[in-house]
Amino acid sequence: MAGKRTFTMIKPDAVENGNIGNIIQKITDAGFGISAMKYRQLTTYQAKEFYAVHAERPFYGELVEYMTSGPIVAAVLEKDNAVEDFRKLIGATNPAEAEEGTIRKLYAESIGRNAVHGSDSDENAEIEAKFHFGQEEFVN
Ligand code: IDP
Ligand code: MG
Repeated sequence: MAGKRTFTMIKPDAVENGNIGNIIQKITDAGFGISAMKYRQLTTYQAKEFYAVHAERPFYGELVEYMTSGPIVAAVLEKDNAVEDFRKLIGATNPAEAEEGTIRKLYAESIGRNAVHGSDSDENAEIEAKFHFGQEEFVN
């Protein structure tokens, strides 16, 4: 059964470009509730850890540098079928391929600086939420 929770980050490009408010509005308009939210800047160690699955990819160094270049907003979102519905709302990784009206189509700069993160599975949503929010009550 599809889970009710996903994890997102508003990435440094979107924060820098003043799009925190616009993106949160899109998220809540789409029917997601916000169970936790945090404004923070990742350390290099944290960004490497979060994206460890991509360690062998050629863009890993660039990704870690970008994700530590400024503050992000991390959040846990709730909705039925959260992971899949949120991936639809954000659109393709490359904004040039993202559908009209998606968050990445509207706000991403490029395939690397693409405005938002969205978990790709229920399992990863839980891992990623714990990474940013630890054992806080809502995670359990
Ligand atoms: P996703 O964020 O849509 O799930 P992933 O393939 O999991 O995409 O990649 C994680 C992140 O790595 C992307 O959101 C993007 O910021 C960055 N990234 C992915 N592919 C490239 C690339 O070809 N060049 C530079 N950065 C990339
Ligand atoms: Mg991914």
